[in-house]
Amino acid sequence: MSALPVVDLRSDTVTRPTPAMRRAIAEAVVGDDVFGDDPTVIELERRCAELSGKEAAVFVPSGTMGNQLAVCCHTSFSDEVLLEAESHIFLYEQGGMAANSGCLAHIVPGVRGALAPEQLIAALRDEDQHAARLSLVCVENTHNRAGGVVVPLASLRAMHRAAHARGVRVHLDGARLWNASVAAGVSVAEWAACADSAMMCFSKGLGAPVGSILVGPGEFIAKARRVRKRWGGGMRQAGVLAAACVYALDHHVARLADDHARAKRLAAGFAGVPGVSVIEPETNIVIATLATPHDPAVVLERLKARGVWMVGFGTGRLRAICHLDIDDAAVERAITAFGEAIA
Ligand code: TLP
Repeated sequence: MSALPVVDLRSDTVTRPTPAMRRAIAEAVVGDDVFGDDPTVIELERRCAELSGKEAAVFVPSGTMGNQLAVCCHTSFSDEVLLEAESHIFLYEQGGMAANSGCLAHIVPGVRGALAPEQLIAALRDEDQHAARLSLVCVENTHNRAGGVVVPLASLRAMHRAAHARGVRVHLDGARLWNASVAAGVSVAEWAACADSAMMCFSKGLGAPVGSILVGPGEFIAKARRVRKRWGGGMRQAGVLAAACVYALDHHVARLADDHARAKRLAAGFAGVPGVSVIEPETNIVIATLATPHDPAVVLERLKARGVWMVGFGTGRLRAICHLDIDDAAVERAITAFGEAIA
């Protein structure tokens, strides 16, 4: 076992709050958010609405709840929702669309995470007693399973136009929209303009312990706030959580560029190992595909024995994510351990 601290690359969700963030949490001015009077939550929601160019925002405990609220509030029971086949909402939210909102998932494969308007048009059916109504498209940016790629703005704009022309709404799963924004130099508002609603996480690259935000039109957010309460997501002195998110907005957005640079270095190191191919990272996610002789479970165990933690991410694929707690030395250790684990 390595005596050095663990290099935890499993996700950017693993970050621990920095001392300065902990101070912001400790000093948070709070109220009761269900009564609507927690000043720090109010500030966070106001700022997020403003920076995304939407009317309103609601603070939620997780990205999953934000996405699920969006599906629930954009659709009616028995509607169909179009999703990219490897999207988080489809793959990692436990069939929540069906369980929470009675919706049917219509999945189509994208290209590097992007769906084309033609795929929406092909998914639409004539109004008929037999057919479910397709009322929502969910897009994801950055796209996790595609390797943290930035879905091009032009592609999202085209999907939004096509959807609106047909009375279909668009929700953007922007768990890592901050990364997309920093990598592409495109503001959160420009991305959010490609959708009716968007969800962004503070508990990933931004390093907050808990929290996501759902933004959208005022009426939609009012409805989401009601459903959040029904789902048990009404939080009281939530300002202690929101304070970490406000701190992250002020201090941890621009620095995502460091994570992106480290992901590039990590990918180059992994790609240098025989039998490994890597998706060229655009943001903080590195996906390595192992040639068939390598058993990913064994490789993960060997990495763990060397103090480096990664996760399996589909057949023959391993994922590593760079984040606030990963410095240059950690990246170099991971590269060395990876080479040894594959040898
Ligand atoms: N992603 C997690 C796992 O659930 C896979 C990770 O480690 O990447 N949308 C996207 C695109 C996400 O990647 C995630 C979390 C979520 C939504 C959900 O966020 P949380 O975990 O806050 O519910």
